[in-house]
Amino acid sequence: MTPESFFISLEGIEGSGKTTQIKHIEKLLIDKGYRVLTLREPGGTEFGEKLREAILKSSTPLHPLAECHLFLASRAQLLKEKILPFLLVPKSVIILDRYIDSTMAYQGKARRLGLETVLELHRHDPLNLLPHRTYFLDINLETSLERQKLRGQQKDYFESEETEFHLNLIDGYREMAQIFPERILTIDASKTPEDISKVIDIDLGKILK
Ligand code: T5A
Repeated sequence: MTPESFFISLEGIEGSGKTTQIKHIEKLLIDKGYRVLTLREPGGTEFGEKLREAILKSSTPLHPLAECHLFLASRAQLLKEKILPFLLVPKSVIILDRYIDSTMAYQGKARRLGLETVLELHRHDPLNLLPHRTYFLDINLETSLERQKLRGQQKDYFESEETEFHLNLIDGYREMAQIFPERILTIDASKTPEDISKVIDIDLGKILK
């Protein structure tokens, strides 16, 4: 990674507005002359997209450890094929729709593997690369469900989980924000997309001088 390259991730529960804000950040950075690559997890590589399909379309409940390792396999491949080579060029920015904090919240907290167990799995190369900045778009469960309903799509593997699972996800993300206060910026994502973008713009303005 060169000193002038940058790695951003967006996190939050379903419908928190990650995709909406990513489009905004992408445009902002391209206008500022950065080379930008936006990726999603799981996925982003041919192998990762197959894993995405295998997890999110799974008709049987996976063992939490199996689930966790599938996400990590997708991540390791994405780092090797896309993220690490891209960041070698100066003035490059990777924007990632979900990364380590999703695994911490979903598998570590909500699936009860434990935050320490999942963190330990990320101590090894190449998974030990953390983003420079993570925007955690914080909404409550009611807002998430309202937005999912408005969108009207069929519920996927995780969206069909019980209420307790989703409440644990929110707790998991909030715990992560406390563990990594320098990296994770929590944003009240119940606000309008424009208000959220303003918070991100101010923060990016400070970081990318
Ligand atoms: N997963 C992933 C794990 O369990 N472990 C892992 O390690 C990883 C990496 C991936 C699934 O995999 C799990 C988590 C996920 O369940 P996904 O489809 O990639 O699934 O992710 P989702 O979060 O499900 O994607 P969504 O599209 O639901 O959420 P977004 O991207 O946060 O939301 P967005 O921007 O599409 O917005 C949703 C709707 O809300 C509106 C939008 O117009 C849209 O209709 N909206 C707003 N409305 C009002 N106010 C705002 N501020 C709004 N922002 C957006």
